[in-house]
Amino acid sequence: MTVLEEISEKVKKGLRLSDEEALVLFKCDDVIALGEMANAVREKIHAKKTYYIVNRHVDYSNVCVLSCKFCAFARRPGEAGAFEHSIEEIVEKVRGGLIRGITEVHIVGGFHPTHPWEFYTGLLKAIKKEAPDIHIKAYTAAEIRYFSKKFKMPEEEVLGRLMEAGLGSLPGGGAEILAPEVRKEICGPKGPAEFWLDTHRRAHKLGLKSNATMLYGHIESLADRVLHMRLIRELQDETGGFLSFIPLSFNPKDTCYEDRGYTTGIDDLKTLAIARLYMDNIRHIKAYWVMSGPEVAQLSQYFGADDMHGTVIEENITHMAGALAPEDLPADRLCSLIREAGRVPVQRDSLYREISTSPPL
Ligand code: V47
Repeated sequence: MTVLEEISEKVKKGLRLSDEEALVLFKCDDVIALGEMANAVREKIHAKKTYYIVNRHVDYSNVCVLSCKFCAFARRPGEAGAFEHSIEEIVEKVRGGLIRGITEVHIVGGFHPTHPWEFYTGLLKAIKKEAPDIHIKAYTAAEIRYFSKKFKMPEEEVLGRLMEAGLGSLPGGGAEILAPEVRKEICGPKGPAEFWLDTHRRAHKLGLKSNATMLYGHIESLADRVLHMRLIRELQDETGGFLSFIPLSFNPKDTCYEDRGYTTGIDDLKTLAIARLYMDNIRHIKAYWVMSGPEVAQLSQYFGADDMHGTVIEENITHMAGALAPEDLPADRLCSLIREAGRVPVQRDSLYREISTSPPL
């Protein structure tokens, strides 16, 4: 039996893959065999369904006290390209989203030097006042830790008070790469992997669900990707609080790693497939079309992914780094991409409850 056949036997029996096996898969050229394996697992759990959400992203500001090397979004106060939105402006953006039927708003921003604590709670309250039923997925674990230091509150208190103000779940950003050496190099000031993991652990203990991302395609090795996934798989064993895992393909423009170029379709599909096979305790593997492009996201439905994320409407983080994808995919377009792949589009809410199995044609 070849190593690939051995891995395939393990997958069929539902046995957990080791780090070494994940690495073998990364190095394997038989992308079709890999896709078949990941697709079999995906179809066993989700059959032909592909999930998506009608949502809107809002970045409250890109002003940031850090300068991470992979990031083209952050600006110093007053620097060209810096922006910050008031609570009223953000509520207006949400209002525009409601006309499109959004059920979720996804809110993140830089480590802003001067916003008071009341901005972060006030923003959630103002959105809930405008749209009481909307789910607010906001503030990455990195931001939560920043708030805790800046406002001198334990993270549990930060999370608790944000929940009282309307926080529904945490997005998966800020994880970047958890492997220590690369993390230090690309985003040292964000602190070690444990910070990000501990914040999610605390959130899960308080009953908040969250997502986990992995930024790949910059200077990390394949072993770094596997280590990243292992740390998240271990935390998921402990808490069960991650709803989805989202590999994010690096977009290089105006970052310190411009010379790396864009990731390839094969790398994107393999990474998603390995995520499906290795992350056996995370139910949803998300293909984020903004970073990979809608074309790869569409194909990824045969490489382990069961979720196409959402309509997004406005996106800055990746577009400031040269994203080639559009900023907005209307729900009917998402559905046609899904249908064209022979899958059944299912509109979901933020916690993966089904809203509609007959979304727009
Ligand atoms: O944390 C930053 C990444 C993340 C670049 O939870 C970049 O449902 C590519 O986390 N090229 C933010 N990526 C986005 C994010 C996310 C997106 C969609 C859904 C969810 C969710 C979360 O974007 C950052 C960072 O890892 N990022 N710069 C770049 N140049």
